[in-house]
Parts: sequence; C-alpha cells; structure tokens
Amino acid sequence: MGAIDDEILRLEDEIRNTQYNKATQGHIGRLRAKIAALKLEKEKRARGTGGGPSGYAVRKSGHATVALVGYPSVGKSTLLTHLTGAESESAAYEFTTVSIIPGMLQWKGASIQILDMPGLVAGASRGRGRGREVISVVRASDLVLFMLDKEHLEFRSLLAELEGAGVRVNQRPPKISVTHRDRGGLEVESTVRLTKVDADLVKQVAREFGLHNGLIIFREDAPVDSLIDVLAGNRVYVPGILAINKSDLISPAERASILERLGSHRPIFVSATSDQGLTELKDRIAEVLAFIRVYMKPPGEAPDLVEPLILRKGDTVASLLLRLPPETTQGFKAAQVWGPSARFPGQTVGKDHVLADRDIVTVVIQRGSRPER
Ligand SMILES: Nc1nc2c(ncn2[C@@H]2O[C@H](COP(=O)(O)OP(=O)(O)OP(=O)(O)O)[C@@H](O)[C@H]2O)c(=O)[nH]1
Ligand SMILES: [Mg+2]
Repeated sequence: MGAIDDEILRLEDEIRNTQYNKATQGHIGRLRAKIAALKLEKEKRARGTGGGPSGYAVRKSGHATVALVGYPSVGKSTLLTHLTGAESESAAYEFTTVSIIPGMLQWKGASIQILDMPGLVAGASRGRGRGREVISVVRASDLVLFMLDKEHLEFRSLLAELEGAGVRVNQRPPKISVTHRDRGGLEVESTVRLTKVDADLVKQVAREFGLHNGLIIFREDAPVDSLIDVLAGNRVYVPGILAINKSDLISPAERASILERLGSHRPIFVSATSDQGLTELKDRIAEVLAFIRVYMKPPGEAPDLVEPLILRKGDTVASLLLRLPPETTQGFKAAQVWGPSARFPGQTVGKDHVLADRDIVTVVIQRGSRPER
C-alpha cells in the first residue's frame, strides 16, 4: 500500500472516531472531500503508469448491457445460462466464475447482453478479489442486476462496494453546477435554502479538489456528499434491479421477512434452476432499459414496419444515425418524423430531436451526397 492508501485509511479512521453532530458535520464533510480527492489522485496516478485496473475488455454488443453482481455462489452463472443459453460454469463452491462471461438475452425484440461476473466480496472497491474488474464493467453497463439469496442478504454492503468506486445506483446526478473561472475566488449561489451545507464548507470542499476560482450553484438542498460527487466528476449513475435467487428454498415466512427488510428495493424472487420468476425478471429488465422501436422509411417509399431499429428512451436522431450504415447518413441534412414524437406528420427535425416508441423516420441527405450505385 502506498502513502495515499495510508492517508485514506487514516482519514476514514478519523471519521469513524468523530461523533457526527451539528458541530462536527463540517469537519466530517471536509474529511470526506479529502478522501474523495485522494482517491481521484490515486486513480490518476494508476492510469498514468499503466498500472491501474486492466479493465476487462468485454466487447459491448446488443442493444444494452446488463452486469450481474452478487456475492459468490448466489447463482449468477446459473441464471446467465437459463436466461441466455450461454455456458458459464456453475458449481456448489465459491469463486467458480473467475472471468467475465457474456450471454445474449432476446426479449421482446431487443438483444440484451448479460455479463456474468465473479462474485463480489467486501473490499472489492479497494481491489480485493476481482473487485476492480467487476467494478470497471459495472461502470460501463446500462443496468446492474444484483443477486442475493437467503444466505446472503447484505444488500447495503453490496451497494457500498459500488458506491466506494464512484458508482451511484438508482440515483440521479445532483443538481449542482460548477463553473471554473480564471480569477475572482469562489462564489456560492443557491436557488433554494441550504440546510445541509453552508457557503464556507462548500468553498473548503471545492479547494480540496483544487478549485480556487469559480461559481458553484446549488439547485437543490443537497448534502456535502453530492457536492463531492460533482467535484470528483467521475461518478456514473446506473439503474439497478434486485433479484433474490433460490426462491425454491425460501419458505413463505422467510419471504415475508426478506420483504420486510428489502421491500423498498422491489426485489423479484426467482429460481434460476427452475425458471421461476424469470419472465417477471426479464420484463423488469426491459422496462428499466426502456427500449423504443423506430421504423425507417426510405424517401418516397413505404416504411419498413417489420424490422424496427431498437433504441432507448431519450435517444435522439443523432443516436439513430450512429446505428445506420455510414453511407446512408453521409451528408445528413435533416430527418422527417411521423408518429408520437412529431408535432405533425412528416415534421422536419434535426439531430437533437428526441425520438419516441413507434416513430417512423426518414433520413434526408443533401442532394448529390447519395453515393452512385
Ligand atoms: N436450489 C437452488 N440452487 C441454485 C439456484 N440457482 C443456483 N443454484 C445452485 O447454487 C450453486 C452456485 O451457483 P452458481 O451459478 O455457480 O453461483 P455463482 O453466483 O455464479 O457463483 P460464483 O461464480 O462462485 O460467484 C450451484 O450449486 C447451483 O446449482 C436456485 O435457483 N435454486
Ligand atoms: Mg459464477
């Protein structure tokens, strides 16, 4: 362990040994900011020397990628096999899976890549087990599918491992904006009354991140941790789903107590070996990934209503263009849209236009840019 690690541990100890109250919350906030800034520095150095996370090079494919995360032996590989047919060894001992195994789930017209991963253990975010690789895959995924079983119900600690590595599950980015300036010191503004931080603390935290001149605007009554997230800048926000596996071994009474404990996370009870609950699980995955279908209409021809392009809610014409063969989009001039996202049939729109499910789209290109046949 290097000097940075030692310093992080020392600061974490100090936080643990400081009673949290009104008088100390500023101090604790500054300590947290110091830790976050040190972690950032550590990552930067690791990248610089090439000694950082090797980053599992899993090629993303399909319309979206789902990462399977859970403790060892909860049944992740068994689920992958039952959902996708991909072979991933499963066994009654821990750490059966030691690399990342992809499978492809076809559901309601969409291809969903599912990545089976080694079991996550405590300390993963600090590099224990295969933690680093798992976390780097999670960072690049569109959805995390968490799996627990009745022997492993510590969902909080699983989340904490990801949190420690900058992954925010089922959260939205804080409404805090930071603008860097060349001079003039730090300015703090807010559109709401701030009860969790004051301007002094905000400035001190900003300085921990090397920000000495700039404007920070709070658009919600956010805690200091949200400010740290924004200043650190390398946070990823991903949706998550919780599945409780081996439900064939769970009695109704146990089920009720699990629901009492984890009900707020809307867990889905499944049994990977007996396929119980898998339809509900697949539906939930598709719902969260929010696929939309877009039909292409060549200029002056009828639309192709048989094979839609699969995009995701919030995708724009620009995202659509990326999915078409380059020769058909070269010289893009505009798009014409019929359907739910159009204000009137055949509306002409630009690349920023947000598409909707069941839109019909024609790509209009500059005259003379269509290649000769
Ligand atoms: N009863 C029951 N057993 C299951 C179920 N799903 C998986 N198992 C068993 O649980 C054991 C572990 O399954 P794996 O799929 O290897 O678990 P894993 O999460 O991939 O484990 P690691 O790769 O070690 O992290 C195996 O013996 C499976 O047969 C289930 O739904 N019910
Ligand atoms: Mg496995």
